[in-house]
Amino acid sequence: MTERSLVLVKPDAFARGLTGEVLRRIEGKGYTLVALKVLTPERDLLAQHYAEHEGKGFYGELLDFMSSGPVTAIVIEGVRCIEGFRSLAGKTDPTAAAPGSIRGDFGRDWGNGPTENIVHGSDSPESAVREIGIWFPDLG
Ligand code: DAT
Ligand code: MG
Repeated sequence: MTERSLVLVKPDAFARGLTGEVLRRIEGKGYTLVALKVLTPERDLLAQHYAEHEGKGFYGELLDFMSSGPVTAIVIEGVRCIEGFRSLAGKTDPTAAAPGSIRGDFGRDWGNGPTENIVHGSDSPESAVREIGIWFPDLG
């Protein structure tokens, strides 16, 4: 029943010092931290991570943004943590994300649409396994 999810604190949130706030919410919810690292992701890693979005209009700006500075990559664990973290994160568009959610409380549109939205969370068990393999290839 226990599953894992890949969470990213994106460059906008890292630069604003929100990594601790995101970790606080994950731990407050009761999920376990399995692995955590800070890195500025290379474009080829991001191309793997965002393969499902290749060819979309926002793909280039998404990779530009995500490679623009450090991120914190986190593996969390717990029963239904994939769904649970997506709920903590809120809707993709930070303008529409509900207050109380991470994106709703800390994200906004800076004039570039919804690309800068604070966090990533895996959207299914299959995505989580695939994404954890990309970001933490040494994790068993
Ligand atoms: P999520 O991150 O909520 O799973 P997604 O997988 O559909 O959303 O998209 C991945 C990221 O791409 C998202 O966090 C922000 C960006 N994005 C999505 N739709 C976009 C759009 N229409 N314009 C600009 N950026 C977008
Ligand atoms: Mg997604």
